[in-house]
Amino acid sequence: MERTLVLIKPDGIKRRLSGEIISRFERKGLKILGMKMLKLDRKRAEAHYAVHRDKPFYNELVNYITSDPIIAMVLEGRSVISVVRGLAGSTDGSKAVPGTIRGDYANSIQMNIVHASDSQESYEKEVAIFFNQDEIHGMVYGDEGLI
Ligand code: 3AN
Repeated sequence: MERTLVLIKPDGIKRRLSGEIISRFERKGLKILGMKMLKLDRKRAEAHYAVHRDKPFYNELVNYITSDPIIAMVLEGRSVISVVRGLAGSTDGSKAVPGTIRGDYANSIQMNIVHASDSQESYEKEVAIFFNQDEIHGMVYGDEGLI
């Protein structure tokens, strides 16, 4: 069973979309194994976005993600990394397909509501930035019809 790291970014929280976003993941049949609200410090934000260090939007991106609290989640499910990327939609909200989170709620590239790991390697790096092992709960869920 695969896991992924999802963030609801400051714009998602300020627009009161957190419940809507979490509901989409739950209704898809994904399991929430960990969830917390936190204000990211600069050091952890830079670690999270390290692959974008040389991009022109890097500073702005780090400023934005550290500007206000975010919600971090660990989700589990079959092929969950690609499933959540599909639910999130394309990076640029103006191009994201309606029906996806960004397609329905974002029209910006930077303020695009959610972050989701793009690979197993990214997940492993990202989950260590946000969660201790004892904050990820392998609890028993009813799986009827969902797997
Ligand atoms: P995704 O979040 O879809 O994986 P990435 O990894 O290419 O997209 O980019 C990480 C984040 O950087 C995006 N979620 C977005 O907030 C920001 N970003 C990406 N491209 C741009 C851009 N051209 N201008 C400003 N911000 C950007």
